[in-house]
Amino acid sequence: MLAVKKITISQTTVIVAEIKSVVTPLKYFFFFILFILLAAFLTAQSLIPIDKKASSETVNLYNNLKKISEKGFLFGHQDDLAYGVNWKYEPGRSDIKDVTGEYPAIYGWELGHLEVDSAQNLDNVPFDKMKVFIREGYERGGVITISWHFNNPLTGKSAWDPAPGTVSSILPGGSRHDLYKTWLDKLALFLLDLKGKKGEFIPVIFRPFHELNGNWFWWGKAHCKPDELKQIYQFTVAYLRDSKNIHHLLYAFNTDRFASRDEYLERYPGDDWVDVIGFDIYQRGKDNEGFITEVDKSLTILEELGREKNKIIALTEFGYGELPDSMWWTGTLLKAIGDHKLAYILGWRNAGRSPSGKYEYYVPYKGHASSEDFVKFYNAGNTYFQKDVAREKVYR
Ligand code: BMA
Repeated sequence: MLAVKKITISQTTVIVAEIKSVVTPLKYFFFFILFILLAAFLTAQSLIPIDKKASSETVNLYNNLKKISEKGFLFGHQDDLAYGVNWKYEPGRSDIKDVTGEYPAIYGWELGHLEVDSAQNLDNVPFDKMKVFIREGYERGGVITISWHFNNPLTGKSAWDPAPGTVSSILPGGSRHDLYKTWLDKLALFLLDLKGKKGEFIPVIFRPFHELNGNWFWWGKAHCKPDELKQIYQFTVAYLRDSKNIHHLLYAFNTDRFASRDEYLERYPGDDWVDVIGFDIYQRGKDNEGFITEVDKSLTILEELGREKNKIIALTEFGYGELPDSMWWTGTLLKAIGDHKLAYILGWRNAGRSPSGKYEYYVPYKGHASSEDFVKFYNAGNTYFQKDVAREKVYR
Protein backbone atom coordinates (compact mmCIF):
# COMPACT_ATOMS: atom_id res chain seq x y z
CA MET A 1 0.00 0.00 0.00
CA LEU A 2 2.77 2.24 1.04
CA ALA A 3 4.64 1.63 -2.22
CA VAL A 4 1.49 2.28 -4.27
CA LYS A 5 0.85 5.42 -2.32
CA LYS A 6 4.42 6.42 -2.93
CA ILE A 7 4.05 5.77 -6.60
CA THR A 8 0.82 7.74 -6.59
CA ILE A 9 2.40 10.64 -4.79
CA SER A 10 5.36 10.67 -7.07
CA GLN A 11 3.08 10.34 -10.09
CA THR A 12 1.03 13.19 -8.81
CA THR A 13 4.18 15.14 -8.24
CA VAL A 14 5.26 14.44 -11.79
CA ILE A 15 1.85 15.34 -13.16
CA VAL A 16 1.73 18.51 -11.07
CA ALA A 17 5.23 19.37 -12.18
CA GLU A 18 4.26 18.69 -15.79
CA ILE A 19 1.16 20.80 -15.51
CA LYS A 20 3.22 23.50 -13.85
CA SER A 21 5.81 23.40 -16.58
CA VAL A 22 3.05 24.07 -19.09
CA VAL A 23 0.94 26.44 -16.99
CA THR A 24 3.75 28.65 -15.67
CA PRO A 25 4.98 29.79 -19.09
CA LEU A 26 1.34 30.00 -20.17
CA LYS A 27 0.64 32.24 -17.22
CA TYR A 28 3.55 34.50 -18.16
CA PHE A 29 2.44 34.47 -21.74
CA PHE A 30 -1.07 35.40 -20.63
CA PHE A 31 0.26 38.31 -18.55
CA PHE A 32 2.46 39.35 -21.42
CA ILE A 33 -0.53 39.48 -23.81
CA LEU A 34 -2.56 41.36 -21.19
CA PHE A 35 0.27 43.87 -20.81
CA ILE A 36 0.51 44.37 -24.59
CA LEU A 37 -3.25 44.85 -24.85
CA LEU A 38 -3.26 47.30 -21.96
CA ALA A 39 -0.34 49.25 -23.43
CA ALA A 40 -2.05 49.32 -26.84
CA PHE A 41 -5.28 50.45 -25.19
CA LEU A 42 -3.57 53.21 -23.23
CA THR A 43 -1.60 54.40 -26.26
CA ALA A 44 -4.76 54.47 -28.33
CA GLN A 45 -6.45 56.44 -25.57
CA SER A 46 -3.78 59.00 -24.94
CA LEU A 47 -2.36 61.51 -27.37
CA ILE A 48 1.25 62.52 -27.17
CA PRO A 49 2.13 65.96 -28.57
CA ILE A 50 4.99 66.09 -31.09
CA ASP A 51 6.93 67.98 -28.42
CA LYS A 52 8.04 65.24 -26.04
CA LYS A 53 8.82 67.92 -23.46
CA ALA A 54 5.39 69.53 -23.72
CA SER A 55 4.20 70.97 -20.39
CA SER A 56 1.62 68.98 -18.46
CA GLU A 57 -1.02 71.65 -19.18
CA THR A 58 -0.32 71.25 -22.89
CA VAL A 59 -0.49 67.45 -22.80
CA ASN A 60 -3.71 67.64 -20.78
CA LEU A 61 -5.23 70.16 -23.18
CA TYR A 62 -4.44 67.89 -26.11
CA ASN A 63 -6.04 64.88 -24.49
CA ASN A 64 -9.03 66.77 -23.18
CA LEU A 65 -9.70 68.22 -26.61
CA LYS A 66 -9.73 64.68 -27.94
CA LYS A 67 -12.15 63.63 -25.20
CA ILE A 68 -14.43 66.59 -25.85
CA SER A 69 -14.46 65.84 -29.56
CA GLU A 70 -16.24 62.56 -28.79
CA LYS A 71 -19.17 64.56 -27.41
CA GLY A 72 -19.09 67.91 -29.17
CA PHE A 73 -16.84 70.79 -30.17
CA LEU A 74 -15.60 74.07 -28.72
CA PHE A 75 -16.96 77.23 -30.31
CA GLY A 76 -14.35 79.90 -30.89
CA HIS A 77 -14.04 83.45 -32.16
CA GLN A 78 -11.12 85.49 -33.45
CA ASP A 79 -10.27 88.72 -31.55
CA ASP A 80 -13.41 88.18 -29.48
CA LEU A 81 -12.38 90.26 -26.45
CA ALA A 82 -10.76 93.12 -28.37
CA TYR A 83 -13.61 94.47 -30.45
CA GLY A 84 -16.97 93.71 -32.05
CA VAL A 85 -19.05 95.12 -34.84
CA ASN A 86 -20.07 98.26 -32.94
CA TRP A 87 -17.42 98.61 -30.21
CA LYS A 88 -13.70 98.50 -29.44
CA TYR A 89 -11.81 97.74 -26.21
CA GLU A 90 -14.67 97.75 -23.73
CA PRO A 91 -13.49 95.67 -20.77
CA GLY A 92 -15.38 92.39 -20.43
CA ARG A 93 -17.28 92.82 -23.67
CA SER A 94 -17.65 90.23 -26.46
CA ASP A 95 -20.14 90.00 -29.33
CA ILE A 96 -20.65 86.33 -28.49
CA LYS A 97 -21.38 87.22 -24.86
CA ASP A 98 -23.72 90.05 -25.90
CA VAL A 99 -25.79 87.50 -27.83
CA THR A 100 -25.61 84.37 -25.63
CA GLY A 101 -24.59 85.62 -22.17
CA GLU A 102 -21.36 83.59 -22.41
CA TYR A 103 -17.90 83.95 -23.85
CA PRO A 104 -16.69 81.52 -26.51
CA ALA A 105 -14.71 78.43 -25.43
CA ILE A 106 -11.73 79.15 -27.65
CA TYR A 107 -10.14 82.50 -28.50
CA GLY A 108 -8.21 83.18 -31.69
CA TRP A 109 -5.44 85.83 -31.84
CA GLU A 110 -3.22 87.04 -34.63
CA LEU A 111 0.47 88.02 -34.53
CA GLY A 112 1.02 89.66 -37.95
CA HIS A 113 3.46 92.63 -37.61
CA LEU A 114 5.03 91.31 -34.42
CA GLU A 115 7.96 90.44 -36.69
CA VAL A 116 8.54 94.10 -37.58
CA ASP A 117 8.42 95.33 -33.97
CA SER A 118 5.08 97.03 -34.37
CA ALA A 119 3.25 97.75 -31.10
CA GLN A 120 0.02 96.52 -32.66
CA ASN A 121 -0.89 93.74 -35.04
CA LEU A 122 -2.00 94.18 -38.64
CA ASP A 123 -5.59 94.60 -37.45
CA ASN A 124 -4.55 97.26 -34.92
CA VAL A 125 -4.77 95.10 -31.80
CA PRO A 126 -1.98 96.25 -29.43
CA PHE A 127 0.20 93.27 -28.49
CA ASP A 128 0.29 94.25 -24.81
CA LYS A 129 -3.52 94.25 -24.70
CA MET A 130 -3.57 90.95 -26.57
CA LYS A 131 -1.44 89.34 -23.87
CA VAL A 132 -3.89 90.54 -21.22
CA PHE A 133 -6.83 89.12 -23.21
CA ILE A 134 -5.01 85.81 -23.65
CA ARG A 135 -4.41 85.52 -19.90
CA GLU A 136 -8.04 86.48 -19.23
CA GLY A 137 -9.43 83.80 -21.54
CA TYR A 138 -7.07 81.19 -20.13
CA GLU A 139 -7.91 81.99 -16.49
CA ARG A 140 -11.57 81.51 -17.43
CA GLY A 141 -10.70 77.99 -18.55
CA GLY A 142 -10.78 78.83 -22.26
CA VAL A 143 -8.41 77.71 -25.02
CA ILE A 144 -6.05 79.93 -27.06
CA THR A 145 -5.13 79.59 -30.73
CA ILE A 146 -2.77 81.86 -32.65
CA SER A 147 -2.29 82.58 -36.36
CA TRP A 148 0.44 84.64 -38.00
CA HIS A 149 -0.06 86.65 -41.20
CA PHE A 150 3.59 87.66 -41.16
CA ASN A 151 5.08 89.97 -43.76
CA ASN A 152 6.93 88.72 -46.79
CA PRO A 153 10.53 88.41 -45.54
CA LEU A 154 11.95 88.72 -49.04
CA THR A 155 10.17 91.89 -50.16
CA GLY A 156 9.19 93.43 -46.82
CA LYS A 157 5.63 93.74 -48.09
CA SER A 158 2.57 92.06 -46.58
CA ALA A 159 1.70 88.37 -46.16
CA TRP A 160 -0.36 88.77 -49.34
CA ASP A 161 2.70 89.57 -51.47
CA PRO A 162 3.29 86.26 -53.25
CA ALA A 163 6.78 86.94 -54.57
CA PRO A 164 8.19 83.68 -55.94
CA GLY A 165 11.11 82.22 -54.04
CA THR A 166 10.15 83.65 -50.65
CA VAL A 167 9.88 80.29 -48.89
CA SER A 168 13.20 79.07 -50.25
CA SER A 169 14.79 82.37 -49.17
CA ILE A 170 14.06 81.64 -45.50
CA LEU A 171 15.16 78.00 -45.53
CA PRO A 172 18.62 77.22 -44.11
CA GLY A 173 21.13 78.56 -46.62
CA GLY A 174 18.63 81.07 -48.05
CA SER A 175 19.29 84.83 -48.22
CA ARG A 176 16.60 85.61 -45.63
CA HIS A 177 17.17 82.67 -43.30
CA ASP A 178 18.87 84.73 -40.60
CA LEU A 179 16.15 87.36 -40.82
CA TYR A 180 13.51 84.64 -40.42
CA LYS A 181 15.26 83.39 -37.29
CA THR A 182 15.12 86.90 -35.79
CA TRP A 183 11.38 86.88 -36.48
CA LEU A 184 11.01 83.53 -34.74
CA ASP A 185 13.00 84.96 -31.81
CA LYS A 186 10.40 87.74 -31.50
CA LEU A 187 7.61 85.21 -31.72
CA ALA A 188 9.34 83.19 -28.99
CA LEU A 189 9.57 86.23 -26.70
CA PHE A 190 5.84 86.83 -27.12
CA LEU A 191 4.96 83.20 -26.43
CA LEU A 192 7.27 82.98 -23.42
CA ASP A 193 5.47 85.97 -21.92
CA LEU A 194 2.18 84.08 -21.75
CA LYS A 195 1.90 82.77 -18.23
CA GLY A 196 -0.92 81.88 -15.91
CA LYS A 197 -1.29 82.96 -12.29
CA LYS A 198 0.88 80.14 -10.98
CA GLY A 199 3.68 80.97 -13.40
CA GLU A 200 2.80 78.12 -15.76
CA PHE A 201 2.95 78.72 -19.50
CA ILE A 202 -0.40 79.15 -21.22
CA PRO A 203 -0.79 76.45 -23.86
CA VAL A 204 -1.33 77.78 -27.37
CA ILE A 205 -2.52 76.03 -30.51
CA PHE A 206 -0.20 77.64 -33.05
CA ARG A 207 -1.13 77.39 -36.73
CA PRO A 208 1.67 78.71 -38.88
CA PHE A 209 1.48 78.82 -42.70
CA HIS A 210 -2.30 78.50 -42.70
CA GLU A 211 -4.33 78.11 -45.92
CA LEU A 212 -1.16 76.87 -47.60
CA ASN A 213 -3.00 75.29 -50.55
CA GLY A 214 -4.35 78.69 -51.61
CA ASN A 215 -2.36 81.20 -53.64
CA TRP A 216 -2.95 84.42 -51.68
CA PHE A 217 -0.07 84.21 -49.18
CA TRP A 218 3.64 84.07 -49.99
CA TRP A 219 3.75 80.52 -48.59
CA GLY A 220 0.89 79.52 -50.92
CA LYS A 221 0.76 76.60 -53.31
CA ALA A 222 1.76 78.41 -56.50
CA HIS A 223 4.75 80.12 -54.87
CA CYS A 224 6.75 77.21 -53.41
CA LYS A 225 7.30 73.51 -53.92
CA PRO A 226 5.65 70.97 -51.55
CA ASP A 227 9.05 70.04 -50.17
CA GLU A 228 9.95 73.66 -49.43
CA LEU A 229 6.76 74.13 -47.45
CA LYS A 230 7.35 70.90 -45.55
CA GLN A 231 10.91 71.95 -44.78
CA ILE A 232 10.01 75.41 -43.52
CA TYR A 233 7.21 74.00 -41.39
CA GLN A 234 9.61 71.50 -39.85
CA PHE A 235 12.33 74.09 -39.38
CA THR A 236 9.87 76.43 -37.63
CA VAL A 237 8.69 73.72 -35.22
CA ALA A 238 12.24 72.52 -34.48
CA TYR A 239 13.51 76.07 -33.94
CA LEU A 240 10.74 77.05 -31.51
CA ARG A 241 10.80 73.74 -29.68
CA ASP A 242 14.46 72.78 -29.63
CA SER A 243 16.35 76.07 -29.94
CA LYS A 244 13.98 78.39 -28.09
CA ASN A 245 12.80 75.72 -25.63
CA ILE A 246 9.14 76.50 -26.02
CA HIS A 247 7.10 73.62 -24.69
CA HIS A 248 3.58 74.98 -24.46
CA LEU A 249 2.54 74.75 -28.10
CA LEU A 250 0.36 72.38 -30.05
CA TYR A 251 1.01 72.74 -33.77
CA ALA A 252 -1.95 72.97 -36.14
CA PHE A 253 -1.53 72.22 -39.82
CA ASN A 254 -4.29 73.79 -41.80
CA THR A 255 -5.22 74.10 -45.44
CA ASP A 256 -7.98 76.13 -46.98
CA ARG A 257 -10.91 74.23 -48.56
CA PHE A 258 -9.62 71.10 -50.31
CA ALA A 259 -11.03 68.61 -52.76
CA SER A 260 -9.34 65.35 -51.81
CA ARG A 261 -7.19 63.49 -49.32
CA ASP A 262 -4.25 63.80 -51.73
CA GLU A 263 -4.66 67.54 -51.99
CA TYR A 264 -4.84 67.80 -48.20
CA LEU A 265 -1.65 65.78 -47.73
CA GLU A 266 0.38 67.26 -50.59
CA ARG A 267 2.23 69.67 -48.29
CA TYR A 268 1.69 67.90 -44.96
CA PRO A 269 5.05 67.99 -43.12
CA GLY A 270 4.56 64.58 -41.46
CA ASP A 271 3.08 63.11 -38.29
CA ASP A 272 6.13 64.07 -36.22
CA TRP A 273 5.51 67.77 -36.88
CA VAL A 274 1.78 68.23 -36.41
CA ASP A 275 -0.66 67.88 -33.50
CA VAL A 276 -3.89 69.23 -34.95
CA ILE A 277 -5.13 68.81 -38.51
CA GLY A 278 -7.67 71.30 -39.76
CA PHE A 279 -8.94 73.41 -42.60
CA ASP A 280 -10.45 76.86 -43.16
CA ILE A 281 -13.64 77.37 -45.10
CA TYR A 282 -15.88 80.33 -45.88
CA GLN A 283 -19.32 80.17 -47.46
CA ARG A 284 -19.21 82.53 -50.45
CA GLY A 285 -22.70 82.42 -51.92
CA LYS A 286 -26.25 81.38 -51.12
CA ASP A 287 -25.69 77.69 -51.79
CA ASN A 288 -26.21 76.30 -48.28
CA GLU A 289 -26.53 72.73 -49.51
CA GLY A 290 -23.26 73.00 -51.40
CA PHE A 291 -21.55 74.26 -48.23
CA ILE A 292 -23.03 71.44 -46.14
CA THR A 293 -21.90 68.81 -48.65
CA GLU A 294 -18.39 70.26 -48.90
CA VAL A 295 -17.84 70.58 -45.14
CA ASP A 296 -19.26 67.10 -44.58
CA LYS A 297 -16.93 65.61 -47.19
CA SER A 298 -13.87 67.45 -45.85
CA LEU A 299 -14.59 66.43 -42.27
CA THR A 300 -15.04 62.82 -43.37
CA ILE A 301 -11.55 62.90 -44.91
CA LEU A 302 -10.05 64.63 -41.86
CA GLU A 303 -11.71 62.24 -39.43
CA GLU A 304 -10.22 59.33 -41.31
CA LEU A 305 -6.77 60.98 -41.23
CA GLY A 306 -7.21 61.84 -37.56
CA ARG A 307 -7.89 58.19 -36.75
CA GLU A 308 -4.96 56.93 -38.81
CA LYS A 309 -2.51 59.46 -37.44
CA ASN A 310 -3.90 59.77 -33.91
CA LYS A 311 -4.37 63.55 -34.21
CA ILE A 312 -7.27 65.81 -33.32
CA ILE A 313 -9.17 67.62 -36.04
CA ALA A 314 -10.61 71.14 -36.20
CA LEU A 315 -12.35 73.69 -38.37
CA THR A 316 -9.55 76.18 -37.83
CA GLU A 317 -11.39 79.16 -39.41
CA PHE A 318 -14.84 79.58 -40.87
CA GLY A 319 -17.37 82.22 -41.74
CA TYR A 320 -20.19 83.44 -43.92
CA GLY A 321 -19.48 87.12 -44.47
CA GLU A 322 -22.16 89.41 -42.99
CA LEU A 323 -24.36 86.37 -42.35
CA PRO A 324 -27.08 87.05 -44.92
CA ASP A 325 -29.05 83.95 -43.83
CA SER A 326 -30.70 84.40 -40.43
CA MET A 327 -30.99 80.62 -39.95
CA TRP A 328 -27.42 79.79 -40.99
CA TRP A 329 -26.23 78.50 -37.63
CA THR A 330 -28.65 75.64 -37.15
CA GLY A 331 -29.85 75.42 -40.75
CA THR A 332 -26.42 75.14 -42.34
CA LEU A 333 -23.37 75.08 -40.04
CA LEU A 334 -24.73 72.63 -37.49
CA LYS A 335 -25.97 70.37 -40.29
CA ALA A 336 -22.60 70.55 -42.04
CA ILE A 337 -20.81 69.44 -38.86
CA GLY A 338 -23.40 66.74 -38.20
CA ASP A 339 -21.96 63.88 -36.14
CA HIS A 340 -18.36 64.51 -37.12
CA LYS A 341 -15.91 64.34 -34.26
CA LEU A 342 -13.95 67.55 -34.26
CA ALA A 343 -12.37 69.41 -31.35
CA TYR A 344 -13.17 73.01 -32.18
CA ILE A 345 -14.33 75.56 -34.73
CA LEU A 346 -13.17 79.18 -34.98
CA GLY A 347 -15.40 81.93 -36.39
CA TRP A 348 -13.36 84.74 -37.94
CA ARG A 349 -13.23 88.31 -36.66
CA ASN A 350 -16.04 90.82 -36.28
CA ALA A 351 -14.01 93.67 -37.73
CA GLY A 352 -17.10 95.87 -38.15
CA ARG A 353 -17.13 98.84 -40.51
CA SER A 354 -13.91 99.68 -42.33
CA PRO A 355 -13.01 103.28 -43.25
CA SER A 356 -14.22 102.49 -46.78
CA GLY A 357 -17.69 101.76 -45.34
CA LYS A 358 -17.52 98.01 -45.97
CA TYR A 359 -18.55 95.66 -43.17
CA GLU A 360 -16.68 92.52 -42.15
CA TYR A 361 -18.09 90.11 -39.56
CA TYR A 362 -18.74 86.37 -39.25
CA VAL A 363 -20.57 85.89 -35.96
CA PRO A 364 -23.70 87.73 -34.84
CA TYR A 365 -23.66 90.83 -32.67
CA LYS A 366 -26.50 92.02 -30.45
CA GLY A 367 -29.48 92.78 -32.65
CA HIS A 368 -28.18 90.95 -35.74
CA ALA A 369 -30.83 88.98 -37.66
CA SER A 370 -29.11 85.62 -36.99
CA SER A 371 -28.85 86.17 -33.20
CA GLU A 372 -31.95 84.15 -32.37
CA ASP A 373 -30.75 81.20 -34.40
CA PHE A 374 -27.28 81.57 -32.88
CA VAL A 375 -28.83 81.15 -29.43
CA LYS A 376 -30.37 77.88 -30.66
CA PHE A 377 -26.92 76.85 -31.89
CA TYR A 378 -25.48 77.82 -28.49
CA ASN A 379 -28.16 75.71 -26.76
CA ALA A 380 -27.52 72.65 -28.94
CA GLY A 381 -26.16 69.68 -26.96
CA ASN A 382 -22.83 69.48 -28.78
CA THR A 383 -21.68 73.13 -28.82
CA TYR A 384 -19.27 74.10 -26.03
CA PHE A 385 -19.03 77.69 -24.87
CA GLN A 386 -17.33 79.28 -21.85
CA LYS A 387 -19.09 77.39 -19.05
CA ASP A 388 -18.85 74.02 -20.76
CA VAL A 389 -15.13 74.33 -21.38
CA ALA A 390 -14.50 75.60 -17.83
CA ARG A 391 -16.36 72.58 -16.47
CA GLU A 392 -14.11 70.26 -18.49
CA LYS A 393 -10.97 71.70 -16.82
CA VAL A 394 -9.02 71.14 -20.00
CA TYR A 395 -5.61 71.87 -18.48
CA ARG A 396 -5.88 69.21 -15.79
C1 BMA B 1 -8.45 88.48 -43.09
C2 BMA B 1 -9.31 89.71 -42.93
C3 BMA B 1 -8.38 90.89 -42.84
C4 BMA B 1 -7.37 90.68 -41.73
C5 BMA B 1 -6.67 89.34 -41.84
C6 BMA B 1 -5.75 89.03 -40.70
O1 BMA B 1 -9.20 87.35 -43.32
O2 BMA B 1 -10.09 89.63 -41.76
O3 BMA B 1 -9.15 92.05 -42.59
O4 BMA B 1 -6.40 91.70 -41.75
O5 BMA B 1 -7.64 88.33 -41.96
O6 BMA B 1 -6.40 88.99 -39.48
